[in-house]
Amino acid sequence: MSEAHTPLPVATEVEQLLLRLGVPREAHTGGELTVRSPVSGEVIAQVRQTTPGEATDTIGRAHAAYKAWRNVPAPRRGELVRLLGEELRAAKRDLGRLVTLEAGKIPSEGAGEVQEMIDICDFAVGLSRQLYGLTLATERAEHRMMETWHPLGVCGVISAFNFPVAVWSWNAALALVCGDSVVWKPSEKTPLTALAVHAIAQRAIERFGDAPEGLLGLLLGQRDIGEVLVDDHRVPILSATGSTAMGRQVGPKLAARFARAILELGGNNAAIVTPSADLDLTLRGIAFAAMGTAGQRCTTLRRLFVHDSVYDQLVPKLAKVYGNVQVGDPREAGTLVGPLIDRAAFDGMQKALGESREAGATVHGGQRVEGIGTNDAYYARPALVELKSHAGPVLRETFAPILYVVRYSTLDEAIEWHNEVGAGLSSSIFTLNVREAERFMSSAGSDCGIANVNIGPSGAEIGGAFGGEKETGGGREAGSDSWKAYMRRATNTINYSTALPLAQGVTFDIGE
Ligand code: UN1
Repeated sequence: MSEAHTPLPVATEVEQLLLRLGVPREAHTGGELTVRSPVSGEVIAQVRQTTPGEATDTIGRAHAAYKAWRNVPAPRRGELVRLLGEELRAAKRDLGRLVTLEAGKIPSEGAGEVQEMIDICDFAVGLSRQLYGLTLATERAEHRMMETWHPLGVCGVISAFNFPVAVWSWNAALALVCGDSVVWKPSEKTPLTALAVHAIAQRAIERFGDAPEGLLGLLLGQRDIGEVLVDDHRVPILSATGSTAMGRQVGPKLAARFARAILELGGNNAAIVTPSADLDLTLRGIAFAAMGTAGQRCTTLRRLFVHDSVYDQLVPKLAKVYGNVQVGDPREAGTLVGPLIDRAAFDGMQKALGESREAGATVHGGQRVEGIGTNDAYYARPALVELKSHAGPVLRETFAPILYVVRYSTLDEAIEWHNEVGAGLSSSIFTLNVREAERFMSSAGSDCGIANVNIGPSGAEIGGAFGGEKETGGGREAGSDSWKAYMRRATNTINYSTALPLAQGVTFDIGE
């Protein structure tokens, strides 16, 4: 192998990237939080953790910043987000590469994640001139009624390792144009990409000139630091991405203090393949949705319902693709499936596969791929699991590349199974039959927040609202009118008459 093709040791490359991205050395050396790259299993940084006291101070500064920021005209706030988008464009290559090294994504997915950040910035810039309310008909003469939207306060963001930077940007870009400040607690598994994003955002803030100090805060550490954010009454809105178990802890705490929660929790996403499906397209759609990001997207395809009449055509082909797909170091050309994030992810995968075998399933793949990086790097072949019935581990989300396949004979039955699980994030149908497609997207079809036709359930663009129902938590982020969650709505009624007519015809004559 020529030297040009030998990748640098991960730790060396990470250090160079952090330097170029503007992260000070002391932020990632000598600290208590050990960061390993899933690519090689090596320790790549020792990050200094935020103390609970520092977290409270950061929230305090963000609260003060919000009080100033809310008075800045929204289009001017949009200018900061425009600059952030420019800085992200300039840093796309390096930040994308850092996502690869810290989260294990293949380069095109690492870059794609940064593109998702750029896209939401562009969206938010336009939005900064469109934070409009309605003018409403009033029942009283010479009155006007309207609704106006106002900044809400500090927006907390708790994000997961699998989209270590994009999820912050969905929230931050909207929150900033809406007049909120932002305090972010990234996953303890991916603090380096968060430090890099903060350095990038700092450059946008410097170019902007007069943003209030403390507008963007960063808290690094474990769960206890996230809890500071959850419990602080100065944080009226919090977006939390992670497991349903995490949401069950966070949701009630926010509800108890009447804070707004945007919960983006588990997904157990399915696709239905009907008799008329274009099987070549379906095969490609399934492959990306089920194996992409090594099965570690919230939107990953985990359950596949295949009609009897096409099962024997599709599933053997799929098994072949699973057998051939290149699993390995994401830095190597041709790799489509990179590492799992850590040992716990690998163990969870093996547990689900063991349970499936016990239930009589046929399991293709799923074994550990040895010999890449150190013993602390966990690579596994993606697993295709042919089930006899829709029961067992298929009913829960296992955050790993496992695709369960079940045969069905009527669409009713497939939709029933489809909706049988706790989560309700994303879903798909592969069909050329308009009746089946419309049925799937109708009120009696998929019960998810996202329902696609002839596209897998993952890889949504930012223009639509992102999120799901049931145990997925009900939150919506990114496009459409998701911005409304980040603002306070006021209904204003103005009387420009000389009389005082009361609503509902009420009279209250004080006899003057
Ligand atoms: C997530 O997995 O937390 O739709 C987010 C997708 C991406 C976002 C996934 N745009 O797959």
